[in-house]
Amino acid sequence: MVATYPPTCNNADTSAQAVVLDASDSTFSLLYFDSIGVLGPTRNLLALGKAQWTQLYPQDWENSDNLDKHSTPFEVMPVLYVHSKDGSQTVAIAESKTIELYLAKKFNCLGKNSYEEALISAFTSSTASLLDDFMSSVINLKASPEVKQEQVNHFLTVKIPNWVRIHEQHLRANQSNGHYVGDTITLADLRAAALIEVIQRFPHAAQCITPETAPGLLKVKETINHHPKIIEWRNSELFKSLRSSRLSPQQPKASEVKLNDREGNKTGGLAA
Ligand SMILES: N[C@@H](CCC(=O)N[C@@H](CS)C(=O)NCC(=O)O)C(=O)O
Repeated sequence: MVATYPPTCNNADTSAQAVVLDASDSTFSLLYFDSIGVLGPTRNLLALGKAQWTQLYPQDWENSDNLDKHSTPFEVMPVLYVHSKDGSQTVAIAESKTIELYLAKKFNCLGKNSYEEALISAFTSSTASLLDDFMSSVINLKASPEVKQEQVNHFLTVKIPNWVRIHEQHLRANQSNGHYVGDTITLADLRAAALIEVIQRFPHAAQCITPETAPGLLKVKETINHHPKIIEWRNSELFKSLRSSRLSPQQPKASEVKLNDREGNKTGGLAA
């Protein structure tokens, strides 16, 4: 059964989809722009899990027919397509946070027990909330320059320093070992590192994250960046072809990139 979203999606019996999602030999394809965007943690999880995956780009996202948009569950990206090993079945997972949770669980980045999972989810959610808030109250805000500047100042003087202070406390409670929970990379670490990268792109905001103010958070980022599988991913042709945001200049496309096939992604971009 191929997963397509309304009108053909039937959620009365989901056992076949669960088999695909839970299989250890599934492959993946990921529909998104040629940018890092919201997918830093997701692509890092695929790297940590040594997953076999393909990057799919939309064919004409901005065009009026919007065929690619209508091939997705909520008319936005990202979408992760999970393929059975023989390629006969595909299940689509929408929404970036749902994709992260699924992959984090699959690749053992969501803790060793229910308590660790709750902690990791809470740290991840707290960090994601700050980024969501920043996107809606600053980046995507339609307002006068004065109002925007006021919002920026509030982030620089209150919201980011508060996040740093509180998260530093939690990192110290885990022996300042470069992880929020336990001694391995979890989704909480990946999401925090992704937020730090966004903050560091803005010169004024970068001053909120220094070795003095945020030693624990910087150690989380360093620990991720030194992981052999992350180094391998960052050296890949695909990673180097990604822009930090869609406002950055386009890079040459990586050879392994495919176009969305638009039909519940039957091939998942894996067929030639
Ligand atoms: N809640 C969604 C938001 C997805 C979203 O806004 N995606 C943006 C790119 S980051 C998008 O598809 N923009 C193009 C459009 O809306 O046409 C998620 O977290 O996945």
